[in-house]
Amino acid sequence: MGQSLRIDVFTIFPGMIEHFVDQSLVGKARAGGLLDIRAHDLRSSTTDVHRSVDDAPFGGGAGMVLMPEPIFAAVETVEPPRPLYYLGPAGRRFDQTVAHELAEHQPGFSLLCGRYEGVDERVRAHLCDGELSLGDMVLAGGEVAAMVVIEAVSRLVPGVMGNQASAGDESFSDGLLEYPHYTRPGSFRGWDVPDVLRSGDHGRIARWRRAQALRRTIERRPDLMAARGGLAAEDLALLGEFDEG
Ligand code: JCQ
Repeated sequence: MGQSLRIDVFTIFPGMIEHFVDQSLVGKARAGGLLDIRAHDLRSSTTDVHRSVDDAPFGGGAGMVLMPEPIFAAVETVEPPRPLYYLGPAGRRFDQTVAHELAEHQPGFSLLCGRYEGVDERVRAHLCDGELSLGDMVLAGGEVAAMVVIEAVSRLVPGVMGNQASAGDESFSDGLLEYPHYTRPGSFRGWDVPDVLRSGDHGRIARWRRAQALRRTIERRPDLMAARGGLAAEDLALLGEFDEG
């Protein structure tokens, strides 16, 4: 049995995070004590009657900015596990390598979700330890990004989701995309399952799958193929064995 992992999320919509956790396998893992996920409402530490968390930007311009006081107050009250990451497009790109890194933090890590135009710069500069990005898109807030991080990291915790994650991350275990999967029926609308998969020759099936993974990665993700150093001699031999597909 491995260690549990704690993830604290600071947001003006804690219900979004709670609902997601409750509806997913992450919730089962939480109930089983493997994960300790806590959503904190940034409004809980507001002091004014309107429970304000945002204000207009100094210097003018459109939109609102999350104020520093409620965010500092919430984080300092909770004293969550660090590092605390802000979610936004200016951050380090979140990928499977980062997911593995986060899963190793003990006792865990924390996430801050921005909304509107973002957070006051003093939050990023003096409260957060780093910034994570899902990629070059603009979301309405950091909550969906937080869910992506929670799900990708949670399934790497031993015991979560059947504990198969440690065996490899499917698509990324060898820097390759996954081979194609088939189930019954053997023929569907005239499209047949490849004969090799029904041959019972497990050695040949394993080689076919690897050849498919290689071919797919070359065709669809040449960047991944380059990152793993291209094709080895044994890869080329394998592709030759299944020339027609
Ligand atoms: C996360 N890629 C994009 C919403 C402002 C200025 O920072 C803001 C961030 C968000 C939410 O996060 C993203 C995102 N990864 O948009 C508003």
